[in-house]
Amino acid sequence: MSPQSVIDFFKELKCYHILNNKGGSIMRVFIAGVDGYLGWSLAMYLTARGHDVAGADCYHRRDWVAEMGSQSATPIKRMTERLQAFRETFGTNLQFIRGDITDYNFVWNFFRAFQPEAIVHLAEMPSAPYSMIDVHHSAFTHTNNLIGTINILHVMRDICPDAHLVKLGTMGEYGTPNIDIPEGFFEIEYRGRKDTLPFPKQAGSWYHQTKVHDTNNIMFACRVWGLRSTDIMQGVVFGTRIDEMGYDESLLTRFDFDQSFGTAINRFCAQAVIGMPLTPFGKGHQRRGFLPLRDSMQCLTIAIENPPEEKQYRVFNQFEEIYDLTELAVKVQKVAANLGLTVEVRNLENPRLELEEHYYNPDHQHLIDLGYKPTHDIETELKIMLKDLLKYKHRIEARAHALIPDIRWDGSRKKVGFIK
Ligand code: USQ
Repeated sequence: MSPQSVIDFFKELKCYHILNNKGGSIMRVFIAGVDGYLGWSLAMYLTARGHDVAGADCYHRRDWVAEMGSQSATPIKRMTERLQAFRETFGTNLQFIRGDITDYNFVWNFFRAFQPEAIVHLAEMPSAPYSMIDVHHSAFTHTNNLIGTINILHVMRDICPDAHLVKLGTMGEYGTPNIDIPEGFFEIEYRGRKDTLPFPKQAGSWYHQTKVHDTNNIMFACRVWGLRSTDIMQGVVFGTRIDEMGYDESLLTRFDFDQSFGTAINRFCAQAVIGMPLTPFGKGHQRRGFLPLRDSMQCLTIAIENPPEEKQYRVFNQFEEIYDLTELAVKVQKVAANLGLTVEVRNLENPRLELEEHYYNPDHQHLIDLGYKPTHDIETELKIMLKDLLKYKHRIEARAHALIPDIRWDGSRKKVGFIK
Protein backbone atom coordinates (compact mmCIF):
# COMPACT_ATOMS: atom_id res chain seq x y z
CA MET A 1 0.00 0.00 0.00
CA SER A 2 1.40 3.45 -0.92
CA PRO A 3 1.87 6.09 1.80
CA GLN A 4 -0.95 8.17 0.31
CA SER A 5 -3.43 5.30 0.30
CA VAL A 6 -2.68 4.50 3.96
CA ILE A 7 -3.33 8.16 4.85
CA ASP A 8 -6.54 8.09 2.77
CA PHE A 9 -7.59 4.99 4.70
CA PHE A 10 -7.28 6.80 8.02
CA LYS A 11 -9.09 9.87 6.62
CA GLU A 12 -11.96 7.66 5.56
CA LEU A 13 -12.22 6.31 9.09
CA LYS A 14 -12.62 9.96 10.19
CA CYS A 15 -9.73 9.56 12.58
CA TYR A 16 -7.20 11.62 10.65
CA HIS A 17 -7.20 14.15 13.48
CA ILE A 18 -5.35 11.62 15.59
CA LEU A 19 -2.32 12.12 13.39
CA ASN A 20 -1.75 15.41 15.19
CA ASN A 21 -3.15 14.59 18.58
CA LYS A 22 -0.45 14.98 21.24
CA GLY A 23 -0.49 14.19 24.93
CA GLY A 24 -3.38 13.04 27.14
CA SER A 25 -3.90 9.70 28.73
CA ILE A 26 -5.62 8.27 25.66
CA MET A 27 -2.96 6.68 23.55
CA ARG A 28 -2.64 5.64 19.94
CA VAL A 29 -1.78 1.98 20.15
CA PHE A 30 -0.77 -0.15 17.21
CA ILE A 31 -1.21 -3.92 17.58
CA ALA A 32 0.79 -6.14 15.25
CA GLY A 33 -1.04 -9.48 15.04
CA VAL A 34 -4.51 -8.16 15.84
CA ASP A 35 -6.34 -11.22 14.44
CA GLY A 36 -4.69 -13.56 16.99
CA TYR A 37 -5.63 -14.97 20.39
CA LEU A 38 -4.07 -12.08 22.35
CA GLY A 39 -4.26 -9.37 19.69
CA TRP A 40 -8.02 -9.52 19.13
CA SER A 41 -8.68 -9.53 22.88
CA LEU A 42 -6.30 -6.64 23.48
CA ALA A 43 -7.93 -4.51 20.77
CA MET A 44 -11.22 -4.78 22.67
CA TYR A 45 -9.69 -4.33 26.10
CA LEU A 46 -7.86 -1.13 25.07
CA THR A 47 -10.77 0.31 23.07
CA ALA A 48 -13.09 -0.21 26.04
CA ARG A 49 -10.63 1.92 28.04
CA GLY A 50 -10.74 4.76 25.51
CA HIS A 51 -7.50 4.19 23.59
CA ASP A 52 -7.27 4.66 19.82
CA VAL A 53 -6.36 1.27 18.47
CA ALA A 54 -5.10 0.30 15.04
CA GLY A 55 -3.91 -3.12 14.01
CA ALA A 56 -2.47 -5.21 11.25
CA ASP A 57 -2.46 -8.90 10.50
CA CYS A 58 -1.88 -11.12 7.49
CA TYR A 59 -3.90 -14.09 8.83
CA HIS A 60 -0.86 -16.36 9.24
CA ARG A 61 -2.34 -17.92 12.38
CA ARG A 62 -5.44 -19.10 10.51
CA ASP A 63 -3.18 -20.77 7.92
CA TRP A 64 -0.82 -22.40 10.47
CA VAL A 65 -3.67 -23.99 12.42
CA ALA A 66 -5.19 -25.27 9.16
CA GLU A 67 -1.76 -26.71 8.30
CA MET A 68 -1.94 -28.63 11.61
CA GLY A 69 -5.24 -30.13 10.39
CA SER A 70 -7.11 -28.22 13.08
CA GLN A 71 -9.40 -25.27 13.71
CA SER A 72 -10.18 -22.89 16.53
CA ALA A 73 -12.76 -24.39 18.92
CA THR A 74 -14.51 -21.01 18.94
CA PRO A 75 -15.73 -20.18 15.45
CA ILE A 76 -13.71 -17.27 14.04
CA LYS A 77 -15.48 -15.03 11.59
CA ARG A 78 -13.90 -13.35 8.55
CA MET A 79 -12.17 -10.10 9.49
CA THR A 80 -14.86 -7.94 7.85
CA GLU A 81 -17.50 -9.52 10.11
CA ARG A 82 -15.28 -9.24 13.17
CA LEU A 83 -14.73 -5.54 12.44
CA GLN A 84 -18.44 -4.94 12.00
CA ALA A 85 -19.25 -6.61 15.34
CA PHE A 86 -16.47 -4.56 16.93
CA ARG A 87 -17.94 -1.32 15.56
CA GLU A 88 -21.45 -2.20 16.71
CA THR A 89 -20.31 -3.06 20.24
CA PHE A 90 -17.72 -0.37 20.89
CA GLY A 91 -19.20 2.42 18.73
CA THR A 92 -15.84 2.99 17.10
CA ASN A 93 -13.75 1.42 14.38
CA LEU A 94 -10.84 -0.87 14.93
CA GLN A 95 -8.53 0.64 12.33
CA PHE A 96 -7.34 -2.44 10.50
CA ILE A 97 -5.15 -2.98 7.46
CA ARG A 98 -4.21 -6.41 6.20
CA GLY A 99 -0.46 -6.62 5.89
CA ASP A 100 2.71 -8.43 6.89
CA ILE A 101 5.14 -6.94 9.42
CA THR A 102 8.02 -8.60 7.55
CA ASP A 103 7.23 -6.13 4.72
CA TYR A 104 9.25 -3.05 5.70
CA ASN A 105 7.30 -0.67 3.45
CA PHE A 106 4.02 -1.79 4.97
CA VAL A 107 5.25 -1.04 8.50
CA TRP A 108 6.75 2.30 7.41
CA ASN A 109 3.53 3.43 5.71
CA PHE A 110 1.34 2.35 8.60
CA PHE A 111 3.45 4.04 11.27
CA ARG A 112 3.84 7.18 9.16
CA ALA A 113 0.07 7.54 8.88
CA PHE A 114 -0.97 6.39 12.36
CA GLN A 115 1.97 7.78 14.41
CA PRO A 116 1.66 5.19 17.20
CA GLU A 117 2.60 6.11 20.75
CA ALA A 118 2.69 2.45 21.75
CA ILE A 119 3.39 -0.55 19.55
CA VAL A 120 2.38 -3.95 20.84
CA HIS A 121 4.19 -6.58 18.84
CA LEU A 122 2.27 -9.86 18.90
CA ALA A 123 2.83 -10.77 15.25
CA GLU A 124 5.19 -13.70 15.74
CA MET A 125 4.95 -17.41 15.11
CA PRO A 126 4.29 -18.54 18.72
CA SER A 127 4.58 -22.31 18.68
CA ALA A 128 7.52 -24.38 19.94
CA PRO A 129 6.41 -27.62 18.18
CA TYR A 130 5.71 -25.85 14.87
CA SER A 131 9.25 -24.45 14.87
CA MET A 132 10.68 -27.95 15.48
CA ILE A 133 8.99 -29.68 12.49
CA ASP A 134 11.89 -29.36 10.06
CA VAL A 135 14.40 -26.92 8.61
CA HIS A 136 11.72 -25.07 6.66
CA HIS A 137 9.55 -24.42 9.71
CA SER A 138 12.57 -23.47 11.79
CA ALA A 139 13.82 -21.08 9.09
CA PHE A 140 10.36 -19.61 8.60
CA THR A 141 10.03 -19.00 12.35
CA HIS A 142 13.37 -17.19 12.36
CA THR A 143 12.59 -15.09 9.29
CA ASN A 144 9.08 -14.22 10.37
CA ASN A 145 9.92 -13.39 13.97
CA LEU A 146 13.31 -11.72 13.61
CA ILE A 147 12.60 -9.68 10.46
CA GLY A 148 9.26 -8.44 11.81
CA THR A 149 10.97 -7.12 14.93
CA ILE A 150 13.90 -5.67 12.97
CA ASN A 151 11.47 -3.80 10.70
CA ILE A 152 9.53 -2.38 13.64
CA LEU A 153 12.75 -1.19 15.32
CA HIS A 154 13.99 0.54 12.17
CA VAL A 155 10.65 2.21 11.47
CA MET A 156 10.43 3.34 15.09
CA ARG A 157 13.85 4.96 14.78
CA ASP A 158 12.85 6.84 11.64
CA ILE A 159 9.17 7.64 12.21
CA CYS A 160 8.28 7.52 15.91
CA PRO A 161 11.44 7.36 18.07
CA ASP A 162 9.51 8.36 21.20
CA ALA A 163 7.01 5.50 20.89
CA HIS A 164 7.11 2.58 23.31
CA LEU A 165 7.57 -0.95 21.98
CA VAL A 166 5.76 -3.55 24.07
CA LYS A 167 7.26 -6.75 22.76
CA LEU A 168 5.91 -10.18 23.58
CA GLY A 169 8.80 -12.37 24.66
CA THR A 170 8.39 -15.56 26.67
CA MET A 171 9.32 -17.02 30.05
CA GLY A 172 10.74 -19.84 27.93
CA GLU A 173 13.71 -17.62 27.05
CA TYR A 174 15.20 -18.38 30.45
CA GLY A 175 14.69 -22.14 30.27
CA THR A 176 14.64 -23.96 33.59
CA PRO A 177 17.93 -23.15 35.40
CA ASN A 178 18.61 -24.59 38.84
CA ILE A 179 18.64 -21.10 40.39
CA ASP A 180 16.07 -18.30 40.83
CA ILE A 181 15.18 -16.33 37.69
CA PRO A 182 15.21 -12.51 38.00
CA GLU A 183 13.32 -10.11 35.71
CA GLY A 184 15.75 -9.85 32.84
CA PHE A 185 18.88 -8.74 34.67
CA PHE A 186 20.91 -9.90 37.64
CA GLU A 187 23.86 -8.65 39.62
CA ILE A 188 26.89 -10.83 39.24
CA GLU A 189 30.32 -10.88 40.83
CA TYR A 190 33.02 -12.56 38.74
CA ARG A 191 36.75 -12.62 39.54
CA GLY A 192 36.29 -9.90 42.11
CA ARG A 193 34.35 -7.46 39.88
CA LYS A 194 30.59 -6.76 39.86
CA ASP A 195 28.13 -5.84 37.11
CA THR A 196 24.42 -5.99 36.30
CA LEU A 197 24.02 -8.18 33.22
CA PRO A 198 21.28 -9.89 31.22
CA PHE A 199 20.35 -13.20 32.84
CA PRO A 200 21.56 -16.19 30.73
CA LYS A 201 19.05 -17.61 28.26
CA GLN A 202 18.57 -21.35 27.66
CA ALA A 203 15.63 -21.64 25.29
CA GLY A 204 13.95 -25.00 24.68
CA SER A 205 12.91 -24.77 21.02
CA TRP A 206 13.74 -22.88 17.82
CA TYR A 207 10.69 -20.73 18.52
CA HIS A 208 11.95 -19.82 21.99
CA GLN A 209 15.40 -19.15 20.45
CA THR A 210 13.85 -16.53 18.14
CA LYS A 211 12.52 -14.71 21.20
CA VAL A 212 16.04 -14.70 22.69
CA HIS A 213 17.42 -13.22 19.45
CA ASP A 214 14.65 -10.58 19.48
CA THR A 215 15.55 -9.69 23.04
CA ASN A 216 19.16 -9.09 22.06
CA ASN A 217 18.12 -7.02 19.05
CA ILE A 218 15.70 -4.85 21.03
CA MET A 219 18.23 -4.28 23.81
CA PHE A 220 20.74 -3.18 21.16
CA ALA A 221 18.25 -0.77 19.51
CA CYS A 222 17.43 0.82 22.87
CA ARG A 223 21.11 1.22 23.67
CA VAL A 224 22.21 2.56 20.30
CA TRP A 225 19.17 4.50 19.06
CA GLY A 226 17.63 5.54 22.37
CA LEU A 227 14.36 3.66 21.77
CA ARG A 228 12.25 2.54 24.73
CA SER A 229 10.86 -0.94 25.14
CA THR A 230 9.24 -3.35 27.55
CA ASP A 231 10.12 -6.96 26.81
CA ILE A 232 7.35 -9.11 28.28
CA MET A 233 8.48 -12.56 29.40
CA GLN A 234 5.02 -14.06 29.39
CA GLY A 235 4.09 -17.44 30.79
CA VAL A 236 1.51 -19.81 29.32
CA VAL A 237 -1.85 -18.06 28.76
CA PHE A 238 -5.20 -19.82 29.14
CA GLY A 239 -8.84 -18.86 28.84
CA THR A 240 -11.67 -18.48 26.38
CA ARG A 241 -12.74 -14.92 27.06
CA ILE A 242 -12.46 -11.50 28.63
CA ASP A 243 -15.50 -9.56 29.87
CA GLU A 244 -15.34 -7.10 26.95
CA MET A 245 -16.38 -9.89 24.55
CA GLY A 246 -19.80 -10.12 26.17
CA TYR A 247 -21.93 -12.83 24.64
CA ASP A 248 -21.55 -11.87 20.98
CA GLU A 249 -20.05 -14.90 19.26
CA SER A 250 -18.49 -12.64 16.61
CA LEU A 251 -16.34 -11.03 19.30
CA LEU A 252 -14.89 -14.27 20.70
CA THR A 253 -11.18 -14.75 20.35
CA ARG A 254 -9.74 -17.92 18.84
CA PHE A 255 -9.10 -20.98 21.00
CA ASP A 256 -6.61 -23.48 19.59
CA PHE A 257 -6.11 -26.96 20.98
CA ASP A 258 -3.95 -28.71 18.37
CA GLN A 259 -0.47 -30.02 19.20
CA SER A 260 1.25 -26.83 18.02
CA PHE A 261 -0.98 -23.88 18.74
CA GLY A 262 -2.88 -25.21 21.74
CA THR A 263 -1.14 -24.57 25.06
CA ALA A 264 -1.27 -26.87 28.07
CA ILE A 265 -4.36 -25.74 30.03
CA ASN A 266 -6.33 -24.89 26.91
CA ARG A 267 -5.59 -28.36 25.56
CA PHE A 268 -6.56 -30.02 28.85
CA CYS A 269 -9.92 -28.19 28.78
CA ALA A 270 -10.56 -29.18 25.16
CA GLN A 271 -9.69 -32.79 26.06
CA ALA A 272 -12.02 -32.73 29.07
CA VAL A 273 -14.93 -31.52 26.96
CA ILE A 274 -14.67 -34.43 24.54
CA GLY A 275 -13.91 -37.05 27.22
CA MET A 276 -10.32 -37.63 26.12
CA PRO A 277 -7.67 -38.21 28.83
CA LEU A 278 -5.74 -35.11 29.93
CA THR A 279 -2.17 -35.48 28.79
CA PRO A 280 0.80 -34.31 30.90
CA PHE A 281 3.90 -35.18 28.88
CA GLY A 282 6.47 -37.61 30.30
CA LYS A 283 6.72 -37.57 34.12
CA GLY A 284 4.43 -34.53 34.01
CA HIS A 285 6.21 -32.45 36.63
CA GLN A 286 7.34 -29.63 34.35
CA ARG A 287 6.69 -26.35 36.11
CA ARG A 288 5.67 -23.18 34.28
CA GLY A 289 4.19 -19.76 35.05
CA PHE A 290 0.56 -19.48 33.92
CA LEU A 291 -1.91 -16.63 33.62
CA PRO A 292 -5.49 -16.23 32.45
CA LEU A 293 -6.18 -14.27 29.26
CA ARG A 294 -7.86 -11.52 31.33
CA ASP A 295 -4.67 -11.07 33.39
CA SER A 296 -2.56 -10.98 30.25
CA MET A 297 -4.75 -8.08 29.01
CA GLN A 298 -4.46 -6.31 32.36
CA CYS A 299 -0.66 -6.66 32.37
CA LEU A 300 -0.12 -5.57 28.76
CA THR A 301 -2.31 -2.51 29.41
CA ILE A 302 -0.34 -1.63 32.55
CA ALA A 303 2.86 -1.85 30.51
CA ILE A 304 1.37 0.38 27.77
CA GLU A 305 0.03 2.99 30.18
CA ASN A 306 3.30 3.16 32.17
CA PRO A 307 5.96 3.54 29.49
CA PRO A 308 9.67 3.34 30.31
CA GLU A 309 12.06 6.27 30.11
CA GLU A 310 13.82 7.21 26.91
CA LYS A 311 16.57 4.65 26.05
CA GLN A 312 15.20 2.30 28.71
CA TYR A 313 14.93 -1.41 27.96
CA ARG A 314 13.05 -3.16 30.75
CA VAL A 315 11.83 -6.70 31.31
CA PHE A 316 8.61 -7.83 32.98
CA ASN A 317 8.09 -11.47 33.90
CA GLN A 318 4.37 -11.82 33.24
CA PHE A 319 2.54 -14.69 34.91
CA GLU A 320 0.18 -15.16 37.78
CA GLU A 321 1.21 -18.43 39.41
CA ILE A 322 3.52 -21.39 38.91
CA TYR A 323 1.98 -24.83 38.50
CA ASP A 324 3.22 -28.34 37.99
CA LEU A 325 1.60 -29.80 34.85
CA THR A 326 0.08 -32.78 36.64
CA GLU A 327 -1.29 -30.53 39.40
CA LEU A 328 -2.98 -28.52 36.66
CA ALA A 329 -4.42 -31.55 34.90
CA VAL A 330 -5.90 -32.66 38.23
CA LYS A 331 -7.46 -29.19 38.74
CA VAL A 332 -9.07 -29.38 35.28
CA GLN A 333 -10.26 -32.92 36.07
CA LYS A 334 -11.85 -31.69 39.32
CA VAL A 335 -13.65 -28.70 37.79
CA ALA A 336 -14.81 -30.88 34.88
CA ALA A 337 -16.21 -33.43 37.36
CA ASN A 338 -18.27 -30.65 39.00
CA LEU A 339 -19.81 -30.06 35.58
CA GLY A 340 -20.56 -33.76 35.16
CA LEU A 341 -17.62 -34.52 32.86
CA THR A 342 -15.63 -37.61 33.81
CA VAL A 343 -12.06 -37.61 32.51
CA GLU A 344 -8.83 -39.46 33.28
CA VAL A 345 -5.35 -37.95 33.57
CA ARG A 346 -2.94 -40.13 31.55
CA ASN A 347 0.69 -39.34 30.82
CA LEU A 348 1.76 -39.26 27.20
CA GLU A 349 5.24 -40.04 25.97
CA ASN A 350 7.01 -36.65 25.83
CA PRO A 351 7.62 -35.54 22.23
CA ARG A 352 9.88 -32.74 23.56
CA LEU A 353 13.35 -32.73 25.02
CA GLU A 354 12.92 -30.91 28.34
CA LEU A 355 13.41 -31.43 32.07
CA GLU A 356 10.35 -33.18 33.49
CA GLU A 357 11.24 -32.52 37.16
CA HIS A 358 13.12 -29.35 38.02
CA TYR A 359 13.52 -26.26 40.18
CA TYR A 360 11.58 -23.21 38.99
CA ASN A 361 11.40 -19.94 40.86
CA PRO A 362 11.11 -16.82 38.68
CA ASP A 363 10.51 -13.32 40.10
CA HIS A 364 7.43 -11.42 38.98
CA GLN A 365 7.30 -8.22 40.96
CA HIS A 366 7.55 -5.35 38.43
CA LEU A 367 3.94 -5.59 37.21
CA ILE A 368 2.62 -5.96 40.74
CA ASP A 369 4.53 -2.78 41.69
CA LEU A 370 2.70 -1.01 38.86
CA GLY A 371 -0.73 -2.17 40.09
CA TYR A 372 -1.32 -5.63 38.57
CA LYS A 373 -3.98 -7.47 40.58
CA PRO A 374 -3.83 -11.18 39.77
CA THR A 375 -7.13 -13.04 39.32
CA HIS A 376 -5.98 -15.85 41.66
CA ASP A 377 -9.04 -17.95 41.01
CA ILE A 378 -8.04 -20.56 38.50
CA GLU A 379 -10.98 -22.86 39.25
CA THR A 380 -13.55 -20.18 38.38
CA GLU A 381 -11.66 -19.49 35.17
CA LEU A 382 -11.57 -23.21 34.32
CA LYS A 383 -15.32 -23.44 34.88
CA ILE A 384 -15.94 -20.51 32.48
CA MET A 385 -13.67 -22.16 29.92
CA LEU A 386 -15.29 -25.58 30.13
CA LYS A 387 -18.79 -24.10 29.86
CA ASP A 388 -17.77 -22.03 26.83
CA LEU A 389 -16.11 -25.03 25.18
CA LEU A 390 -19.06 -27.35 25.75
CA LYS A 391 -20.93 -25.19 23.20
CA TYR A 392 -18.26 -26.04 20.65
CA LYS A 393 -17.71 -29.70 21.56
CA HIS A 394 -18.56 -30.74 18.00
CA ARG A 395 -15.82 -28.51 16.61
CA ILE A 396 -13.21 -30.08 18.93
CA GLU A 397 -14.45 -33.61 18.22
CA ALA A 398 -14.18 -32.94 14.49
CA ARG A 399 -10.43 -32.26 14.91
CA ALA A 400 -9.68 -34.57 17.87
CA HIS A 401 -6.81 -36.18 15.93
CA ALA A 402 -4.93 -32.85 16.17
CA LEU A 403 -4.71 -33.23 19.97
CA ILE A 404 -2.21 -36.11 19.86
CA PRO A 405 1.32 -34.89 19.09
CA ASP A 406 3.55 -36.34 16.41
CA ILE A 407 6.10 -33.50 16.16
CA ARG A 408 9.18 -34.69 18.07
CA TRP A 409 12.19 -32.68 19.12
CA ASP A 410 14.54 -35.18 17.39
CA GLY A 411 13.01 -34.22 14.04
CA SER A 412 11.05 -37.44 13.51
CA ARG A 413 7.30 -37.44 12.97
CA LYS A 414 5.54 -40.27 14.80
CA LYS A 415 2.43 -40.11 17.05
CA VAL A 416 3.27 -40.44 20.74
CA GLY A 417 1.57 -43.10 22.88
CA PHE A 418 0.20 -43.17 26.45
CA ILE A 419 2.76 -44.33 29.02
CA LYS A 420 0.38 -45.10 31.88
N1 USQ B 1 2.58 -30.02 27.95
C1 USQ B 1 2.06 -31.20 28.43
N2 USQ B 1 0.94 -31.70 27.84
C2 USQ B 1 0.31 -31.09 26.80
C3 USQ B 1 0.84 -29.89 26.32
C4 USQ B 1 1.99 -29.37 26.91
O1 USQ B 1 2.59 -31.78 29.37
O2 USQ B 1 -0.69 -31.62 26.31
C5 USQ B 1 3.77 -29.47 28.61
C6 USQ B 1 4.94 -29.19 27.68
O3 USQ B 1 5.74 -30.34 27.51
C7 USQ B 1 5.64 -28.06 28.43
C8 USQ B 1 4.51 -27.33 29.14
O4 USQ B 1 3.40 -28.21 29.12
O5 USQ B 1 6.49 -28.60 29.41
C9 USQ B 1 4.09 -26.06 28.44
O6 USQ B 1 3.79 -26.37 27.10
P1 USQ B 1 2.81 -25.45 26.24
O7 USQ B 1 2.58 -26.09 24.93
O8 USQ B 1 1.62 -25.04 27.04
O9 USQ B 1 3.67 -24.13 26.14
P2 USQ B 1 5.02 -23.81 25.36
O10 USQ B 1 5.35 -24.74 24.27
O11 USQ B 1 6.06 -23.58 26.39
O12 USQ B 1 4.64 -22.44 24.67
C10 USQ B 1 3.54 -21.62 25.10
C11 USQ B 1 3.17 -20.69 23.98
C12 USQ B 1 4.34 -19.79 23.71
C13 USQ B 1 4.78 -19.09 24.98
C14 USQ B 1 5.07 -20.10 26.09
C15 USQ B 1 5.32 -19.47 27.44
O13 USQ B 1 2.83 -21.43 22.83
O14 USQ B 1 3.99 -18.86 22.70
O15 USQ B 1 5.92 -18.35 24.71
O16 USQ B 1 3.90 -20.93 26.27
S1 USQ B 1 6.44 -20.42 28.40
O17 USQ B 1 5.98 -21.82 28.44
O18 USQ B 1 6.48 -19.86 29.72
O19 USQ B 1 7.71 -20.36 27.72
